[in-house]
Amino acid sequence: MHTQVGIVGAGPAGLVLSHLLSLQGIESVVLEASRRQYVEERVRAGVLEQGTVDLLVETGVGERLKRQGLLHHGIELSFLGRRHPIPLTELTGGKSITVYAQHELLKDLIKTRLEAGGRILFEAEGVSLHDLDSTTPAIHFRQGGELKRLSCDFIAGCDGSHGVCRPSIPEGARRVYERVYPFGWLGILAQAPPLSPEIIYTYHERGFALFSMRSPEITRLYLQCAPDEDTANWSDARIWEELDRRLTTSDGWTPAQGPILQKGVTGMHSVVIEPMQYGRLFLAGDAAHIVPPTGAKGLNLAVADVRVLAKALAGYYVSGRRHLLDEYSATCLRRVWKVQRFSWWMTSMLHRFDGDNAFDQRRQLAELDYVTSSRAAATALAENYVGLPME
Ligand code: FAS
Ligand code: PHB
Repeated sequence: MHTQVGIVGAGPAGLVLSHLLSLQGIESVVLEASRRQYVEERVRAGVLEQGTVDLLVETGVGERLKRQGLLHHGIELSFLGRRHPIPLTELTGGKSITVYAQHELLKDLIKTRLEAGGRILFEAEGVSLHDLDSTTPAIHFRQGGELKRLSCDFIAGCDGSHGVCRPSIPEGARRVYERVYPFGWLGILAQAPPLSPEIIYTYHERGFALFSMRSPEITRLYLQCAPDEDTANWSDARIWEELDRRLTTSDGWTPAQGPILQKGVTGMHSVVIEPMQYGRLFLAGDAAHIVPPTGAKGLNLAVADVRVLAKALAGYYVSGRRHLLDEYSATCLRRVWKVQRFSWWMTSMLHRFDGDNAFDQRRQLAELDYVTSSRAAATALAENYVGLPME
């Protein structure tokens, strides 16, 4: 088989890239290790930046998102028993965020691509990359027990943080920048109506907690836990008791409780791979970088990468120009590092660190007091949260 762009991974990065390339008449094949059902049911991110929503709507894959997504004009920071608004839309000249589950977006993208004749090969196993520094790179894989070879003009590594594309760049040709946080998030989906219109980030002496939502019937909640926490140690009752202790404010507000439909632990890392390209391989999304979810950036940064990559590939195929491809990594990394900074800042401000002392806790409270009482500081948070402009 041959295609212009071989894409490894059917997550947000791989599917948005395939969609954007198809709009430019550029052919791609997406290879995905998992079953379609698994991809479409895996519970993950939930917050879409203004720019991400605009892109999806403008390119014809945002109809259900506009209908079912929850438009938010603000978030709240909660500490010392009080909730403080951060009016995102007012502070950013009209921008907002939309809560829409990542797996719902993937359903929309897969449906759109297949209806447009796009090729997504699910359950593609044993993917390996070859001849990346030649003009005819190739992807080897097994499907249905048969060994296959896909020759490509270019390969997009969109296979996330545990994929094969990142390690396909020789160690001597890449640098890894990493920070591992000493905690994780225990996340749940609950059959309970969200009792606040906004997402609430809570700083608490027992640890961070986050109140979010998915629909008028489904609440999404997280609490800071040990990085290797075992969900078997967390009964529904224990989860609700801990969330209640951290989220309840002095005015008596606390989230509604209900049956827990899903629970899982996410580790917290900051990782950047430089450069994000090698020969004819281009990394995008979690394959190239990981951010702690405190800034709600992971999915959005994946989309930002593939906007740059799709434009660079279009430039090559339409006019033979390579300069946008040559500048791909540098262009993406400018945004990646600003998003890393913001995600690190939100994580550092809101979580309890074991090694911290009373001074550190007072410093965190002062940071929260400053951000919620200074328009300049709140504006800085807001412009990052809704998404920095694409360069
Ligand atoms: P993805 O990991 O989404 O997709 C990679 C795809 O490649 C997967 O479908 C995988 O099956 C496939 N793949 C992997 N190896 C392969 C191989 N060898 N061959 C073929 N296919 C292969 N971000 C937020 O903003 N907010 C959140 O709350 C949040 N929660 C998260 C919870 C979890 C458990 C995880 C793991 C991540 C979470 N994230 C969150 C981050 C997440 O949303 C990512 O940033 C986003 O999925 C990145 O998209 P991709 O880069 O497409 O990678
Ligand atoms: C979510 O709704 O899943 C969510 C919201 C905000 C975050 C991370 C996740 O920072």
